[in-house]
Amino acid sequence: MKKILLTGALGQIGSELTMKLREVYGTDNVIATDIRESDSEVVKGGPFEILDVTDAQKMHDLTKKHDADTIIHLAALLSATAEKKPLLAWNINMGGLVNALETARELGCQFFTPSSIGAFGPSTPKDATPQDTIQRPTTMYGVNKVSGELLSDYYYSRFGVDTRGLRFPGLISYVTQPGGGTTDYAVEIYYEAVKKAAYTSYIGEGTYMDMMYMPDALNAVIDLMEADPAKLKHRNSFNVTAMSIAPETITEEIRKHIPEFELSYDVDPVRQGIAESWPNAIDASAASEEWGFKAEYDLAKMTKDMLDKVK
Ligand code: AKB
Repeated sequence: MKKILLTGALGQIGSELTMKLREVYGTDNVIATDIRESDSEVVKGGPFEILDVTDAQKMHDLTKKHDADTIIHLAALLSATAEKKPLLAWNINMGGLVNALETARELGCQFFTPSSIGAFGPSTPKDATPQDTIQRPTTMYGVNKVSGELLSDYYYSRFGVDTRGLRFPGLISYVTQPGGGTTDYAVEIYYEAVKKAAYTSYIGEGTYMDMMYMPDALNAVIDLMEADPAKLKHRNSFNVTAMSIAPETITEEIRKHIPEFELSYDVDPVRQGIAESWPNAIDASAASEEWGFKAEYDLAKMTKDMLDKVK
């Protein structure tokens, strides 16, 4: 049985992944940490500790105190925030990652951290983006993600740390809203559809990006962490995706449930620029071949579930 310590447990992924891991591995075997407290189930329903990921000693001490054998490092600034505060992003995203990898090395832990479609850039092939391809991102977030992939590979090959990772697309969920990402519009649109039957998109028409529903993302993390290492040719990080969509394609699907739904545009040049530097649609065949990745939710199934749950 694993004993898992998560950082950034109150964020968009962490707040759902913590609860799912507690279901699978038992409440006492999942130690949630974050820089702040809250009244949520993550804090009240199981082991929780305050942790600033830039504090290397505390990260080591907490992992040791709870006898964790697995670290899931999620704490990070997302793309749009990182573009506003690049130095802070470097310090948190890279400083936190190095501390987490060092703790994993010192204490012999298995290790997971997410990369992102943000690890690609304008010179990457835009469609059917391969697993192994050009990665020259033009954002601070992308620089952090590529560096993180390389560093995680280095800790595996140099020190034998069992590092694994996924390149997540935009993640859509009804539990915790994301903050500071470029793909956040694809979550906001469902909330506004239910509230006002209207949404003004900061991402322009015809801008396609990969997305995935949160239940598929949670399963992907667990499946990769449980995968037979002998079958893994890649480790950091696998392309995963469930759909490639633009604001107008989500709108078409929402209108099947809310026919009066209106979409308008007020494009934000910063987030639009980031989106245009990312692929339209990545190829997840390496994840399927090496550890059986398969997404259950397509746009139609996700839209129905999102609207039901948000209502
Ligand atoms: C973001 O938009 O920054 C994230 C991501 C795709 O990594 N959702």
